[in-house]
Amino acid sequence: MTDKTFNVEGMSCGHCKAAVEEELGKLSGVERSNADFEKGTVEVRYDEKRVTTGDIKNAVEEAGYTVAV
Ligand SMILES: [Cu+2]
Repeated sequence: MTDKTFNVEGMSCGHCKAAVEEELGKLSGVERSNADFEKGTVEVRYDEKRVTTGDIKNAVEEAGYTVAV
């Protein structure tokens, strides 16, 4: 398992947090995620054999936010 923190732009409340976490939860290789809208980050624990950082970025974008590199 890999733990990585991504910077997410555009989150402003608990709804945003939930939306990001829900979308990441749809990826079968993601064990858990914890978004923090105040810091603008999401910590993701995932299986790097099944999920790429690109998949994670796509999921965050699917939720309506942007991953800042
Ligand atoms: Cu919000």
